[in-house]
Amino acid sequence: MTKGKTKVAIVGLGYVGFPLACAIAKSPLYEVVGFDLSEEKINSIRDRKSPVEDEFAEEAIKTVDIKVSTKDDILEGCSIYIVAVPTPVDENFNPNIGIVRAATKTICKYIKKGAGQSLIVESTINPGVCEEEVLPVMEQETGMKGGVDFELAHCPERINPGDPVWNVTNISRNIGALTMEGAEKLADFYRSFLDAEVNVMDTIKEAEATKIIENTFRDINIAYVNELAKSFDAMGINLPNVIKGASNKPFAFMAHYPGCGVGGHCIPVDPYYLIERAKKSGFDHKFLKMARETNNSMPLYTIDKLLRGLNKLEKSIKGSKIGIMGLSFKADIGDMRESPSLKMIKVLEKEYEADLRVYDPFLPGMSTHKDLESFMDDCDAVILATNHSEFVNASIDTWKKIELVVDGRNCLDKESLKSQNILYYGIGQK
Ligand code: SAJ
Repeated sequence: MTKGKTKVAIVGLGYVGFPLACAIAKSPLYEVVGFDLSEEKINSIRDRKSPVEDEFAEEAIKTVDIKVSTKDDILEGCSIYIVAVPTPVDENFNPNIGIVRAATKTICKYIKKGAGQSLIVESTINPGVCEEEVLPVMEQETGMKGGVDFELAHCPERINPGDPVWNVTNISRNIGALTMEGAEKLADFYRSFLDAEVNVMDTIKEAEATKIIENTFRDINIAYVNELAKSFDAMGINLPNVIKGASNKPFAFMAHYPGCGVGGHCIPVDPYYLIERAKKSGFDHKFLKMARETNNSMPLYTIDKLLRGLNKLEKSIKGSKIGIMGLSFKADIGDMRESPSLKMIKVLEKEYEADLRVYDPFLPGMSTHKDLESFMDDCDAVILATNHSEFVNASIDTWKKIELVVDGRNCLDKESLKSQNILYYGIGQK
């Protein structure tokens, strides 16, 4: 322990934990240690290279000191432990907090009677997990009492991968703990290194619920416009234009956009946390489940557009060179988690035996071609799945070999493509 400094440990050094560790380490008040099971991450950090794509962290790691290890003895003697590990769902969309539980058990080896230590969970979890899953593990492992011998809190992460404006230092936070005194003390901890509001919630469940509703709000609104896309396609109304029109209402309208699907580690996953936990309390979230079904239907809806387009050209999928533009779930980053592209590739290969090419500038190792030009020259028809800037800004000449495009993100210049006799389909527009 460095004299006078409070020792803080981050468990999980991914896109949430590592920027957080950097932000805390920039403060002279703290000595920061990091624990992660990934040798690759640990070695990268020791080489002063961020293990994640994050502008703030990539810069901070050049100067901050963070001792990191794959061995948990580095966690000895900390006052605050922050858990920032993945909380995935399984193939049946059941939430899996096994990694959170394992991280908690590891930390408990270092919780000492009378040390007044705190454990803060930042990973996204459903309401109740802290008190119903994490707390029992801590009390069992330590033989101590939560809220008395140690504090347990939840401060949901809000990292937005690839966001050039909002990063770990300036995004406002919410925190709830077993005791109000604990919540206030830990809120002051966050305030000491953040340049953002830190709001104390009355209970730990309220803190868990805020993150879940933030992302569920997004999922249902995306489902709303995806359903509109299907309806407006049937009615021949251009939905992107209608959304643009509705967006000039100065209040009470928040635009969302239809597309080939909803990917990422947050939006398509978090609603299942709430659905499953509410079920245990006897409530069935029909609306949330319908929204998930709508969003999960968009990859197939996009493939249907490809089939219609090929049919119009009197071609079939078999015998056509089909390209998938973009593997990442989001523009201008290389992250394939829950990506709609993967769902479309699986169906096109398995059910249609499609002769596929894929290209993503942020995932060269997963691409069949080394650049956009050679990829496009080798395709007859393409589905644009990710609105990467390279695709949006590609010159019209890049498209010279293409006969059909399904614009899964409504991001292309439709009129310019049509002027080249390319058959164009969007999502919610023709
Ligand atoms: N998407 C649509 N239509 C939309 C918005 C998104 O189809 O109108 C799709 C995207 O293409 C993507 C998926 O949904 O496949 C998720 O997109 P996202 O922009 O929500 O990206 P994420 O997963 O990085 O979401 C994060 C979340 N941040 C945190 O959980 C801390 C989310 O709460 C943010 O609202 C979101 O970033 C953001 O605003 O960028």
